[in-house]
Amino acid sequence: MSNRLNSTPNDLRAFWMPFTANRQYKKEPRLFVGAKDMHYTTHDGRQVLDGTAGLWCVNAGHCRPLITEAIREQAGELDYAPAFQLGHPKAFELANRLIDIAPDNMAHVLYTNSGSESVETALKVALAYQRVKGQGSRTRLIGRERGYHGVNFGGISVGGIVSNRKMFGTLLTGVDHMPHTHLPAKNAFTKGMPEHGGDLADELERIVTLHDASTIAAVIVEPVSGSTGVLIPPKGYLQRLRELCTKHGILLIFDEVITGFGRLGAPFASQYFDVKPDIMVTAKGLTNGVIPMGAVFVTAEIHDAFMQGPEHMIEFFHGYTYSGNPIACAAALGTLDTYRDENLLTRAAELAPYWEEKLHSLRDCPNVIDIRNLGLIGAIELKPIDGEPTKRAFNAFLNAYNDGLLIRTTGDIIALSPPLIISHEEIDELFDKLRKVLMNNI
Ligand code: PXG
Ligand code: PLP
Repeated sequence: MSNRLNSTPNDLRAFWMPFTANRQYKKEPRLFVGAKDMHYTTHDGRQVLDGTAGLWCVNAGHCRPLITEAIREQAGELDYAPAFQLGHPKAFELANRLIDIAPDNMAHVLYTNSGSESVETALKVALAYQRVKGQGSRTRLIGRERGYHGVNFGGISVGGIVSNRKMFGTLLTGVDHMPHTHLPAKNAFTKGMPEHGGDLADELERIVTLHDASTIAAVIVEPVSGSTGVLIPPKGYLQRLRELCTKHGILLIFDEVITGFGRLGAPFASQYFDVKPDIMVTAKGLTNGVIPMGAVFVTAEIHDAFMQGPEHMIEFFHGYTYSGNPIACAAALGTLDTYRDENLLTRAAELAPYWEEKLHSLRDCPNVIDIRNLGLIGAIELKPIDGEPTKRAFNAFLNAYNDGLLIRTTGDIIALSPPLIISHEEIDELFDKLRKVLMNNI
């Protein structure tokens, strides 16, 4: 009770913040109070250049008028419509617009409210699909070491980041993992896709030999691993994975939560790499991060397999209260309009060579042990401080923030993924600021 009486609007205690060093943060809070295009405004009135598109989601930049207006209008017109057995026009319009820009084998869309929910939805579609096809023995799911697929139980089970898994018991059963593809001894400082490691896709063959294909439902991978510190797929790797999945009747799921909506210079990584998955997981850039929403894309073959039995029966027992929420759909439509009007889904392809050159120019900075890039993604791996892993990169994050630049760090890796509207001058500013931070004895 006394706690409540003492609470004030500036009291930071009650909110247990996600993926945050809560005690450090609350001693030295960092708040954003505004944002426009490429910049945030801090609570102490400073401008911070957004080098990360928020958390890889604000692909069109901040507070874009078409998105803001779409939300405003929708909130006054139709706030909520029940998601089950009822609909509203924008949910259908959006699904069609999404299929228009998706890889050409994608035919249907299921809505969620986050990347994590999209992952759960995709895994459940895969398991149920195998069952409706009469292949109910295919229950295993295969992920990959260092993979990130959100924080729910399915996602952390197929994911491969130990700190996200180790506290949470036995997770889903029947999950196996392929090895990650990070080979710094051979591939350090590669520009674009690494030469070495494509053959690691053959590890799937080893797993198939161990369990038998008849027990495996699906393989899930990020085309480019983001959260774990940016791992670019080696040449030939994704193609080989596709071949093996097809050969063994295993569904291939691409988790495009980060790579979707223009990050690599094509609408989706599937198009960039010319590899077609059976299921595609998205979120983040779908609404420019403005309203929580995700979408799972599936082929006609998968969808049609469920469309049997009496017509009054529900075909797939899954969905969320907020699946296709009207305001989220309006935000997504405003986002797609913005991407279309400004050619943002392909702009990263134009910027990539300049981005790559500026990023790799940091190679001579102290403690830099690798630099990696693809599209408008960059990563700088730092040598950990002896006995204090993650501290060097966290110091870089704090110093950059104080110097007016937002970067993101995982372990001792700095990840960069600016909004796709970034100008050449802003790319210069970003790397000038980062050089200063790296030279400054962190
Ligand atoms: N899959 C992938 C590939 C992701 O990158 C998720 C699923 C989960 O999405 P939600 O919306 O549930 O968070 C993600 C999310 C970072 C960072 O800094 C990355 C994510 C989220 C927050 C921070 O690397 N990825
Ligand atoms: N918990 C309870 C008690 C519920 O009634 C519901 C939905 O009706 C949920 C959880 C799931 O919520 P959501 O549909 O928002 O994921």
